[in-house]
Amino acid sequence: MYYMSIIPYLSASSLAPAPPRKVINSLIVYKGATSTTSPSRSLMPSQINSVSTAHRFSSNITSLVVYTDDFPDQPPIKFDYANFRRKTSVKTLKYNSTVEIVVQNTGIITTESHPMHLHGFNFYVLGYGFGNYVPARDAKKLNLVNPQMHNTVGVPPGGWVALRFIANNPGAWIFHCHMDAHLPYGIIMVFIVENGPTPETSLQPPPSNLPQCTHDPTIYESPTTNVGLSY
Ligand SMILES: [Cu+2]
Repeated sequence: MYYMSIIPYLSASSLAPAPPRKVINSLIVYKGATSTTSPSRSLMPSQINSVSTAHRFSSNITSLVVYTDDFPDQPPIKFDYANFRRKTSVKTLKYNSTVEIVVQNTGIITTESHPMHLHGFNFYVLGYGFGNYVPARDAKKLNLVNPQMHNTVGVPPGGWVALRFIANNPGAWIFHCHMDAHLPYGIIMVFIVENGPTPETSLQPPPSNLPQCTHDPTIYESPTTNVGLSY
């Protein structure tokens, strides 16, 4: 049984709100411990922001990390580290096809849930799991009877989510993590759903007067020429 005590130490007190100026105490009791002696209370510095105490503590930390001695001699997974290239490619879907997506989260570095959002559709959430999705093991556990319908789903850290939707909405649709900061990491893609067999299931052609993309510098560099454009 141990006492643990915490007293605030704030090295940038002018930049951050000060925490409560009090000692917080707690007891740690090891499961199965048999000792009946009372723990002695921790000795704490007499004041907040004791620089000498903080320095003694941080400079005496040793062997806090539990480690194994099997660091590999070679990278366990090899890929083309130097020539990895981003690609601008999309996934094309036939109209009315049934699409199943398994979104696999990783357990690498700062793991967190990613709220994956699909434009243009609702999807069914057939199942969640932790670890890697293994089709032979996990596919038979999917709920094909009464799954929830969403258009955004959190993919658990180090886990997966299985989704299905029917591609019955022609167009270009983004599927992405809804934390914008994750888009540059690449957690974003696009589905292009092809037209169906009828005018009702197809995108209408753009209107004949739809402005075309242009690099004409006179349009953008002179505010006066931005007025009165005719198409
Ligand atoms: Cu994310």
